[in-house]
Amino acid sequence: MFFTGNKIKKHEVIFFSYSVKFVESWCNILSQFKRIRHIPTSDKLADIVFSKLRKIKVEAPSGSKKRRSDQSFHKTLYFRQFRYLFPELEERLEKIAKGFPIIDELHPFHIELIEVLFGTDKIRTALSRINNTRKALKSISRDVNKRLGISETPAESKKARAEALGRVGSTISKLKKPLDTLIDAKIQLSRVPDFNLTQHTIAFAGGPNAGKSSFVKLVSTGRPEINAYPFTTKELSIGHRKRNQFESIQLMDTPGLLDRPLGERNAIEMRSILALKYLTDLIVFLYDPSVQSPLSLEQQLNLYEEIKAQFEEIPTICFINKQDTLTKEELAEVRSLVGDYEAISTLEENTPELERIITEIIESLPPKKFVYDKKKEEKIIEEPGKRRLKEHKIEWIFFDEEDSED
Ligand SMILES: Nc1nc2c(ncn2[C@@H]2O[C@H](COP(=O)(O)OP(=O)(O)OP(=O)(O)O)[C@@H](O)[C@H]2O)c(=O)[nH]1
Ligand SMILES: [Mg+2]
Repeated sequence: MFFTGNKIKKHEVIFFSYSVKFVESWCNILSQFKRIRHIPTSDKLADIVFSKLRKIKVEAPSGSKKRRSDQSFHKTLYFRQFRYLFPELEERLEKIAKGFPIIDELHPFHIELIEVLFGTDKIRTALSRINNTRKALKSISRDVNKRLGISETPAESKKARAEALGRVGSTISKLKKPLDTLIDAKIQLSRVPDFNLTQHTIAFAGGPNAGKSSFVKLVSTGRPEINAYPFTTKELSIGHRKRNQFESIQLMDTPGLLDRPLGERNAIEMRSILALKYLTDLIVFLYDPSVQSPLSLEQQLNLYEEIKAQFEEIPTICFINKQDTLTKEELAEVRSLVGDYEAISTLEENTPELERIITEIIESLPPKKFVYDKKKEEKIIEEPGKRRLKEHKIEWIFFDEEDSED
């Protein structure tokens, strides 16, 4: 137990709440990307700093005969402007670079998602370009300070200032690509739901249009978009459902999968695959026997077998959805082809039947008795002409219930 005796000491409370916060924020809830502060485009960054710079003025002391043409006036003004400009840029770039999570410290789901969506190297390059720019700005700052220091006429000072501002401007504009990459990564990765890694996650998977979103919507707090056409769901989303007074389950809606090998899957499908791989405790696979399905039953069977083979350690439950579209004979035929699974309907409302089914699904969840171990083996699969995909071998550390109470 953490607390011993009746009196709880203040430092214990602080430490305890800090540890809870720490564990929640970095280990258990996958939401790092939502916390990244605003990243400006290079144009916006230049706009902000240059417009502030232009507002910096120097007042000649009252009664002074100093005029705007005086050399000391120019020097004072320009030194003051650069004393603002360089630290301001340095601070903004530092915030951007340090505000972005360190890739190697992320959960492997995020690492692999970044690899698939952008390439981790592209993000690393973007971050290192920003850090290098900070160094480049330091050198411009040294140069201009030196030149201003030795300039003897307003014309010389003006020239030094103009050249330095030109160099700063072009340095900022070279940040266009890296900043755009980071903005895109922040936007796309922020759309990943806040998975709580301590909660069970049930993934609804299957071909496009199979009724995955309909199922999640009917039995959880999730409100995914449902449409009569395939490929409606393009992002992962989760809904919650109480298992009991203390426990909540995450029901995950996934984009539809086509019957094709891993190497040919697009970035939308890869979201589903990676979520199955890293975040799922149990897969609910839906067959769609209706004529609206873009996949034939044979293709859906292939897809199921591919998923089963790829994630053999994850228990899977299959259902034949849209039973309302089938006659008894047709259902028997479907069963003879794909397997003798329960037939359901997720069309309109949550029926007592669907409630029974989701309760049974939740009851069949394996106990969540593993923690993720960062030490992982990696191998790179190289397929000619295909995007590189990192395969992480996850090691789960099993521990007994008794150990967990310590
Ligand atoms: N007849 C019938 N239609 C259903 C049933 N369940 C869902 N649908 C319909 O099937 C269509 C697709 O449903 P979705 O829930 O969006 O399917 P999905 O698997 O999430 O589709 P994607 O996100 O595109 O992969 C919608 O028009 C639903 O109303 C059902 O049990 N019977
Ligand atoms: Mg959907």
